[in-house]
Amino acid sequence: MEQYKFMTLGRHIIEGEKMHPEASGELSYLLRDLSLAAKVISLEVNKAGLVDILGFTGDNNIHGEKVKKLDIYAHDMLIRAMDYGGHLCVMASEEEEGIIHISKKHKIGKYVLLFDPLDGSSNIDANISIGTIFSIYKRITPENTPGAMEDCLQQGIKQVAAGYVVYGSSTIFVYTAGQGVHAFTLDPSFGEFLLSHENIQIPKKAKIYSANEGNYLYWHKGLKKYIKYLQEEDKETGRPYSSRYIGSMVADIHRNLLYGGIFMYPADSRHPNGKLRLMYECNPMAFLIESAGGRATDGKQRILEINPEKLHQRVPIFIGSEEDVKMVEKFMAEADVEKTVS
Ligand code: P6P
Repeated sequence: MEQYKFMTLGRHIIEGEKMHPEASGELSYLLRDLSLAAKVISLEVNKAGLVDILGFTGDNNIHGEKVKKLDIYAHDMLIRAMDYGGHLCVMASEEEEGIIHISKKHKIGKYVLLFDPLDGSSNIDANISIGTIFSIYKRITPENTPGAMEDCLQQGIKQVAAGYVVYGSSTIFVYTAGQGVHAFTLDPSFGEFLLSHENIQIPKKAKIYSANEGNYLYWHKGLKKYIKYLQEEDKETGRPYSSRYIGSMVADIHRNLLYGGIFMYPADSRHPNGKLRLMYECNPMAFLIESAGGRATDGKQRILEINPEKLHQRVPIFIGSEEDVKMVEKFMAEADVEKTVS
């Protein structure tokens, strides 16, 4: 790994803010508070194996999925770390049905935070990498009033910052505030996130595809043809591709961000909208990957241009290296034409 200057996340955020004199500094404080929550969550995630932390709570979350204690811990930790700073007017979480109001005893700010506190949590017991995903907007309702659902249901193109924390062999904080994508690796010996990858650009084309092929039977005909195309041998186009699927969106996308590749969670005949959530999984990842020179669509439309209707709505997603995403869109469009003329 390239030897970087001794740049902490905090310094990087402040230097990034200097490029925007009009910036109030509130966004910098928000990102700093997020990084604090990430350090604390990382501590708990890395205690894996302690019975009192792992294992099911026996409860279900609002989607009827079994909740792991760490899910709740991460959700609660993020709310505690973020609500008193005076920078937010409202929050929303995968773990909460409705919006999360800022406590009356705290100042109301001008930003909105949506998050998936611990994505991939079904992998916790197997010690597979999991992550926190966050998305930040400016509020659109009047200042100094409680935030509202409409502040949360904004198109992804309106995000002012987005990113994720991947809790793996290292804890890495990856974010963009619109000026490039940067990654910081936590040095647990003194609890600082240090710059490890600056201005990340995702390769335009690569040799990795990432999808749960257990759903192949139920996929769009054009997608099936695309997967078979990737598996053919053709040296000129770098085929066959390698299949890499961790089953943890943050980990799969982090690998593709660095190495290139395409991650797909498509619709299928059983789940017409796919599985992943627009507001706190697909939109932040799409903002980040587009900022790194990649592409993110639902197979037809840019993820960032989807008009949100519900806080927890699901969308199909094809995200990663630009040429690879365009290729799968081409296969599916051609199959749709064949279907209409047949
Ligand atoms: P499947 C994890 O549960 C998650 O929400 C994402 O992190 C991941 O990409 C996806 O679901 C995996 O879903 O159906 O392949 O197990």
